[in-house]
Amino acid sequence: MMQFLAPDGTFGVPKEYAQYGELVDALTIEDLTKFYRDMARIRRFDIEAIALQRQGQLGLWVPAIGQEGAQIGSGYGVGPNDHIFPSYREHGVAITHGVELMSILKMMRGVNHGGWNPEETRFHLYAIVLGSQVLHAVGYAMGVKFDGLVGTGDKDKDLAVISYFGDGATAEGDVSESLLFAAINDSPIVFFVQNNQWAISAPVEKQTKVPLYRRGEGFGVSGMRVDGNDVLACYAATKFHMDQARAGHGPYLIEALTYRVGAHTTSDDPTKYRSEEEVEYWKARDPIIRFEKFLRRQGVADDFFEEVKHAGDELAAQIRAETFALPTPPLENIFHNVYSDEHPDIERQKAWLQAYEQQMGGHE
Ligand SMILES: Cc1ncc(C[n+]2csc(CCOP(=O)(O)OP(=O)(O)O)c2C)c(N)n1
Ligand SMILES: [Mg+2]
Repeated sequence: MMQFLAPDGTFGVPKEYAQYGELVDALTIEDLTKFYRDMARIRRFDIEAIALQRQGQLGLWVPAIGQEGAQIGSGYGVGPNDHIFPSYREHGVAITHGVELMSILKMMRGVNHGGWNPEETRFHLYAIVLGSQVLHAVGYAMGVKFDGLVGTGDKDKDLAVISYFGDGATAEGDVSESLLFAAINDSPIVFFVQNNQWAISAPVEKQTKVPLYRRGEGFGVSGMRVDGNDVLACYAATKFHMDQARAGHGPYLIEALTYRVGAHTTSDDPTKYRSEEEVEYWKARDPIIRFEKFLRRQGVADDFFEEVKHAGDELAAQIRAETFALPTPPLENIFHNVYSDEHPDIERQKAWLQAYEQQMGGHE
């Protein structure tokens, strides 16, 4: 496993990873503090979103707490022309590509289906159907190659694709098919697996007999494992292999070993299936605390961390106010877009729900 930052914040590049280490050496103190700022920002956002869901302001929340290193690190390793196909937990990646945080909250309230524009942000819409986005990503990457946008050496032209998915999703046939299509077409894509060790209540041991970074081997896709709680290692691995893919040397698979500290979603109670000791073990490997220790060793002082904390409190107050001001989506919205044409089953269900709501005194 490639790790540069130990849990105590000490930094070192093992010899065999020297070419990745060079990418970290090229980062400025502004880059490093930006990584920290975004990790702290998304953590604060996440905590506030859980509270908003608990207060009935959101239909559901999907926490990414504990995965900030994997997400911010890899997000910044993606180039400006590249396209990102996320799953549903990639709020950290989203902010590295200019997605407005409120648009994620609007989606989780049912106000829209993801209000950001993927053509502008290059961050595609969230996908709840496990593995579906991986097929879309490979299709896109195949198209990029057909269009001659790979390996031309023209920085403004070349692009690559990255797809995010979880340990559980690796067991989907869609992901296997994606790996095969990417391999036989030499597609410019990086498969980024966030192994947070749980697929709701199913542990990773139920998904695989071999480490996930080796899942692509039989299809012809090499891979590596990186410490997903080490933002610098995640950055370097992603940047290196996205650069490779853009130059025509894809595909590649990165497994980021991390941990989902919170619940799967606000509808889940993880105390039912995992031990407190396990959670505590991973909390001690927190990506943000680890990076703070590193930055302090670099001479970043208290006032920076206080300023970041203050900015987080302001963000929380702001998204809170904006969420409370959002409209309640009309109930009938849930029947829109199920089929392109009217469908008798949907019409029947809609009529039933409207009658029920009327009987219950209406939907607010
Ligand atoms: C095709 C499909 N099957 C089942 C589900 C229900 N489901 C939603 S999330 C989830 C677990 C996914 O785990 P993982 O891929 O590890 O991602 P994580 O949620 O841990 O980020 C399941 C089974 C789904 N959304 N899509
Ligand atoms: Mg998982």
